[in-house]
Amino acid sequence: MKSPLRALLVAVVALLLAPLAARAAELSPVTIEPAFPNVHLGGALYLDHPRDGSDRIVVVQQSGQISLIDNDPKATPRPMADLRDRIRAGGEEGLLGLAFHPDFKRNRQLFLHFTAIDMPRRGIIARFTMDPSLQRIDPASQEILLTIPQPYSNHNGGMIAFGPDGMLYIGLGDGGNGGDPHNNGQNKNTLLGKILRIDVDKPEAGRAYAIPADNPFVGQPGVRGEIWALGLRNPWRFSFDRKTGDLWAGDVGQNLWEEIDLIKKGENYGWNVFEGSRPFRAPGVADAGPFTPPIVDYSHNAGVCVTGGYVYRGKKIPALEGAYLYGDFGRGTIWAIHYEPGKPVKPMVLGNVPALASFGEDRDGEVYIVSLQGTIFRFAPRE
Ligand SMILES: [Ca+2]
Repeated sequence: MKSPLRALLVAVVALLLAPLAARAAELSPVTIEPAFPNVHLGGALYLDHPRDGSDRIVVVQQSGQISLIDNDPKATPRPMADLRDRIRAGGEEGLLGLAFHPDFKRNRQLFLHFTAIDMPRRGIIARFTMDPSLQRIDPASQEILLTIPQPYSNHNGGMIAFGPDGMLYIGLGDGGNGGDPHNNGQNKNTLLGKILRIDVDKPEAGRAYAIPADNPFVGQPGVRGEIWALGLRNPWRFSFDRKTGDLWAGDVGQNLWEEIDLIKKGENYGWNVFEGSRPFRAPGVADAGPFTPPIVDYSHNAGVCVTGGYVYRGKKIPALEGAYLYGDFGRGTIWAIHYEPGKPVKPMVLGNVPALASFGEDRDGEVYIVSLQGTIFRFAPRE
């Protein structure tokens, strides 16, 4: 008797919930469609726009190729750079990040984060210059700013971006393997497991960059002055809200929790003492809490690998104004949150994109979604 009764109960509950689930899906204010149907760039993992006022899109491929696209649905890609001669790509290695100098229109400088092709295993942050017609990167212009020894092939971070303060921010993972075996996230004497902040406009103390005097740990013994925030596991993608300047990051979790963080100067985001908002291991003597919890986290029931996105400041989708958009690489789900400090965060599902490697913004703040399979998607208002 018990089993059929329970089956009936399950069926009734499912029937009652079905319209709710359907309505939740309908609540998405957007549809998602290919932005450039003629563009297929396999291994695409980032999108940006040149800071020169032009309405162009730049797409980065893991292999080390970079393409330019006019921001027009009919556009086809033009090669902007091919740096495969110096980049090892595959797994979590490759050309991982790109950032245009805020004064790009005048100095034609841009910055790349990539995995060196040869051993020892290392990440490189380098400056490049574009030709005067602003069509091609000069491969010979490479100037290495920072070399990051990488103990393992995974958790290299990737994102680099200029803040509203003109400083270059760099996201680095904990060095890899699993569980952060060397406790790099909590060790302020390594750049791994951190978000860094450097000044690329002046060499200093034998380096090709300066450490800003207002970085949080400057002058402390045994501490890297480049560190802006610590306790991160793999901050693959982060962004600055173009209206408020807030720094939002997606920090990829271990086996249980994916998290979104609001990154603030000198704060400790917990890894590997915390994974998301849950304890991961017992704190040790060297762990420099207090720890800042995520704004939102989700379990591996909902996804496996978070891709941080952008606060929407475009014009085409008024319903998303001020919402932070993010997604999951493995499941492809895209969410939006309207964050207000002190209030519960309620993620809204916007849709789905396969192999969701990154988001990116165009000149006008419209947000695009980059699939590692090679297609660029955009949001459209639901009719
Ligand atoms: Ca954390």
